[in-house]
Amino acid sequence: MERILVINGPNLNRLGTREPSIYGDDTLASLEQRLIHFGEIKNVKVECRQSNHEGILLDWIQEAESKFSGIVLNAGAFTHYSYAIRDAIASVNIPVVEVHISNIHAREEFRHHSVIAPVVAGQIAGLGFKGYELAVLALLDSFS
Ligand code: CA2
Repeated sequence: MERILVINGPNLNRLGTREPSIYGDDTLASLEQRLIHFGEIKNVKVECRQSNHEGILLDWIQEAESKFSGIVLNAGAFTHYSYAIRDAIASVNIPVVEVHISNIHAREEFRHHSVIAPVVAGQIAGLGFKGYELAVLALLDSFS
């Protein structure tokens, strides 16, 4: 069975606590349960992780290459300035799909630019939690 790693970055552990008008009112735990269930339906093993620490995200991206067929990544605010995460993505030979719950292009100017966009397979933004499921589907499509 194919394996997909879903990585959520800084502050996404705060989902469901504040800013519901931007991020909805569901928690990270419910997002992760939903994705694991979605994986069972689609016959793919989904593993979910979250960290607030850039170095941990780098380690997970690098290590994923030997254990997973693809990565769904919401790098949070690191999206906008972390060249280290960009380089880690570029260094692995598995596809990475970038996801944002909110429409980063319709928000503050600093959120419009993604430094990881040039090295990912594609970007999904503004579709809420559904974006993660669409990213899983896109990865599954790319495997076949
Ligand atoms: O829209 C997204 O998914 C973001 O990646 C979320 C990041 C933000 O820095 C990006 O620009 C866009 C931040 C996540 C913070 O999430 C919170 C959720 C609830 C309460 C506070 C923060």
